This record gives sequence, structure tokens and C-alpha cells, in this order.
Amino acid sequence: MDPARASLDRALHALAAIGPDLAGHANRIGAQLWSPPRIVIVGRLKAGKSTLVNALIGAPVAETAALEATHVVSVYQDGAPARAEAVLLDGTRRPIETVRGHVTTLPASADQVAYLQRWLPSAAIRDHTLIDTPGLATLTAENEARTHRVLIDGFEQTRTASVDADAAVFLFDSTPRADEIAFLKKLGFTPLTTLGVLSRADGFGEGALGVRDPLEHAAAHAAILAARMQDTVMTVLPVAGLLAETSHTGALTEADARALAALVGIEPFDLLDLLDSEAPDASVPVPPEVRGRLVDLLGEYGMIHGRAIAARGAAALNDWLVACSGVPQLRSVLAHHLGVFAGVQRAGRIIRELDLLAYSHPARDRIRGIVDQLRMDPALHTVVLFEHLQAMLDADPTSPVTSELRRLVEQPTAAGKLGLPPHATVDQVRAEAIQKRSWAHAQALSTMTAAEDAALVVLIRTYGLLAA
Ligand SMILES: Nc1nc2c(ncn2[C@@H]2O[C@H](COP(=O)(O)OP(=O)(O)OP(=O)(O)O)[C@@H](O)[C@H]2O)c(=O)[nH]1
Ligand SMILES: [Mg+2]
Repeated sequence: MDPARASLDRALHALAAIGPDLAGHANRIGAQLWSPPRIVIVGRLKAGKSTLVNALIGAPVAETAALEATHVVSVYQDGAPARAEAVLLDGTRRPIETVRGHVTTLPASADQVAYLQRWLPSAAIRDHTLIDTPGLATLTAENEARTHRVLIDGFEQTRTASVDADAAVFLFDSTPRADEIAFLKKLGFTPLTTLGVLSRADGFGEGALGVRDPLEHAAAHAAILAARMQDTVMTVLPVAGLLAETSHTGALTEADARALAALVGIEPFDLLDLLDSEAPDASVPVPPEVRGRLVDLLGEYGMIHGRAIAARGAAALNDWLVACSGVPQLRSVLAHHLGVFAGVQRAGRIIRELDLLAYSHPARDRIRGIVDQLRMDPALHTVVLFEHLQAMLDADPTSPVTSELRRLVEQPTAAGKLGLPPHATVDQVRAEAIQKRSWAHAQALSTMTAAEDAALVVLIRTYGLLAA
């Protein structure tokens, strides 16, 4: 068990020991402690959200289509047997039939459904639950309203119907629009709990026929966007969701590889022409319906550039698709960064739930004692810093206190937390910590907001710990 979780678990046991009604609260809050963080996938209509969800889960469970596909928020969590429930706006739950993993009919009209909960036995979602959402700025106004309701309105109001996400993956296929960024800000995530994804990397820029390789171009553009959007996202990763879905869900067959290999030697431009035509052509070894299947699986980029690799078989083609997809890098960021900060955010939420109890319950003094002890616990130091970072991002995002807090939370080593290079000596670390502590003391004499007041108290303590 990680130390932060162990401390929270101990606190919940102490809470339960106070009285029988508090045992109920401890169980309710403990359920959050033991469930994996929730990551919500948001973005423009048709950005490729559901395709990416399928790739990450490793099975084609979310509906994807060229027309608007996702109508209700869907929560995908690890669990057996595979099953689904609709959670209605009034909090009631209704089981839903699935046919080979697909939801066929809803048990109520879509505007009565808060979200769908799906359980799938999949190791890929053991560490974080994924939430697929309807596209933003959708063709139908109701869909956008539904995303707002579950993520924003529902967030504060109806606990039963709210989705309670801990982090977000924000998808866009070019430069994000101002209204999308504004929506994202409303969700209340921090840059540490928001990952940008430049989707459809295989069609980026001039696309498959362009002079510049779209994957390389997308990677370069993602780096530019990451620098420009650092107040909103931790980083931006290029992802080719279609190639990811095909290669991660086992869709590709040996027959597909053979058919693709047979198209080798055709000029790219002629190949795309051929893909557009339905007519059988005796000179082409691959019939139109197989060509159609290949485009659906691989897209234009995958077809043009995959042909030579396909000659080595489906496994080689699959490996190449995985490498092109950007999913290995995405998984790594999910595991080592976004997932970690989602866990920090989750721990903070648990502490705030305890705060609420301390305000409202007759045993408030003893509960307050438990919470105060938690906030001083070294295992939860990052969680406390993160709470202050959230408050400062609201109160004064450009304050130097905010950037100090962000670095302290984000960097794993003492040198990194102080903005020093990784090879800094112990003496350098101590000197810098002492200097920063003096700086924080000086800042505390003239603060601009209550949030800054509170944050500086914790900064001073943190630099003291680092100096020691
Ligand atoms: N070429 C290419 N096509 C993609 C990619 N990602 C998704 N698509 C296609 O784009 C279409 C829409 O993808 P979805 O995953 O349904 O998009 P979505 O964001 O979930 O859409 P809504 O739920 O309607 O908002 C599908 O036909 C996908 O096959 C990609 O990386 N490359
Ligand atoms: Mg979708």
C-alpha cells in the first residue's frame, strides 16, 4: 500500500472508531480511497475520443462512427462479469443488456440518463477508470448540455448522478478553440491533472500525401502547443487513435496483411484514387470490399506506409502500428504522471470530505483532530501542496507562489522541487531551500489573497523540510 493511502486508511479507521454513524461515513469515504482514479476524455465532436477509449481498453466497446456517435457519458471500469447499468438523473440504476460488448437500447430516454456505467474485465483499466463523453459543440445542443450537466452541474449538485473525475484527457485535432479551453477551465482540473492529446496524428498537416510526414509534423506541433498551453495542460502528446484502436484491439488479421502487401508498388496518389472507387478492377489484386475494410482499419497513412511492412506478416504490421499510434507514450504518461496526480487529487478530495464532516458533526473536535493530523503527515505533504496549488490557480494563477507550488508538486526529487539541475549537490540543495524559505517569509509580509497567505505557510514549512 502506498504511504498516502495507508495514512488515509488509518484516519478512516480512527473516524469509524468514534461512533457507529461515523463508521458509515468512513465506509462511504473509504470506497473512494479504494477505487481507482477516474480519467475523463473530453473534446470536440469527432475528435476521436471513443476510438482512443477502445485503444486504451483493448476492445471495441465504445461506439465510434463518422456520424455523431456518443450520446451519453459512459464510465468504463474494471470488473467481472462484463455488464452495464444506466444511472438515471434521480440516482436510480437500471441494468442494460449488452450484445457482444455493445449497448443496444437504453432503459430510459437519453435525457433521463445521467451516465452509463460499464464493467469490463480488463487489466488496462485496473489502475484508472475511463469516462467517455459526448463531443463538445456538438451538432445537437442536447448532447453538449448532457456533458455539461454530468461534469459541471452534476459535479456540485447531484452526487449520485455526478461522475467525479480526478483528471482529464483533452483531445483536439488541430489548435484548440477558445470555447474548448473555456469549457476545460470550467471543469476545474489543474494543468497537472489535464493531458492534451493531438488526435488524428496520421492525418495531420497535409495528410498522408503531403511532403512532410504527418506523424513527425504532429509531434512537432504537439511540442509547440504544449509550450503555449502550459497553463492548461501538463503536456500535449500526438496520438493516431485509429492506428491505436486497430493495433490494440486485435482487429488485424493475417488476411488483412496479405491484402495490404498485395497493394505494394502502386503510387500513393493512385492508391488513394483506387480507395475512392467502388468498381472492381481486374488489374488490382484486392477487391473493393477488402480495400474498404483496410481503409477502415488503417486509414490512408496506414495503407500507404504499411504496405512494405505488411509483407512481413500481421504481427510485424501490428508492431509498426503500435509504434506509430503514440499509445505507448500516452500509457506511460497516464501511469507515471496523470494517473499519479489524479491519485493526489483523489486523496485531497477525501481530506475535504473529512473537513466537511468536521464542520457538521457533533464530534467535530475529534474529527478536526484527525484531519489536522492528516494535513501534517509527511506522507500527505504533496496532497496538501496540491490543495494549495488548486486554490492559487483560482485566486492568482500568475503569482510566483503558484509556480513554486506547481514545481514542488510536479518534481519528484529535492533538487527538482527547488528548480535546481538533477546533479545539484546536497549543499546546493540546502542553500537553495534556505534562500527560498527567506523569500517566502518576505512574501508573507504582503500577500494579495487569503489563498496566498495559507499557501505561504505551507511553502515555508516545505522549504524547511527540504533544507533539513
Ligand atoms: N484517420 C484517423 N481517423 C480517426 C482517428 N481517430 C478517430 N478516427 C475516426 O474518426 C471518426 C470519429 O471517431 P470517434 O472516436 O467516434 O470520435 P468521438 O470523439 O468519440 O466522436 P463523438 O462521440 O461523436 O463526439 C471514426 O470514424 C474514427 O474511425 C485517427 O487517429 N486517425
Ligand atoms: Mg464518441
